[in-house]
Amino acid sequence: MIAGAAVALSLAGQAPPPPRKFLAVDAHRHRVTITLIASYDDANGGFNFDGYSRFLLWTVPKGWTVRVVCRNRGPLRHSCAAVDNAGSTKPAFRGASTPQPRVGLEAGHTARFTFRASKKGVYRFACLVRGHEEARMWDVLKITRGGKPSVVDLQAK
Ligand SMILES: [Cu+2]
Repeated sequence: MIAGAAVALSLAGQAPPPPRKFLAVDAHRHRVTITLIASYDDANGGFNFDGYSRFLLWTVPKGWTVRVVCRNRGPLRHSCAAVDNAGSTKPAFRGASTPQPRVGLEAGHTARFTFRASKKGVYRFACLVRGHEEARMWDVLKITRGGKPSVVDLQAK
């Protein structure tokens, strides 16, 4: 119990990990794999993906395939979905969410989904469990006409 509290305290003050470690690019196949770890650490009360809330910008060229690995570290249920904008409860692309995204994955569970980045625009990766997106549990997803996939921390100076 005490050891657990010490770990939580030491994580709380740490800078988030470099987001590039959560992006794998297969340029030959025009495919990216994005790993979204829900409740990665204690940042924002655990309402984060990969240690970030609101401030990650993923860029994927139109036409590429996006594979998402959504892992829930818990203790709450969480989900991952690509949606049009704030408050959207339906995926913006066919198949672009974990199963039953309003219910979410149990702690310790992982789900994968794949979709085609078929429309240019600005979207979100969000947790669709009620109240979590409002608690800033979302990233920005931008689908561009060309260029290369990337991920940036919008708060990095
Ligand atoms: Cu959540």
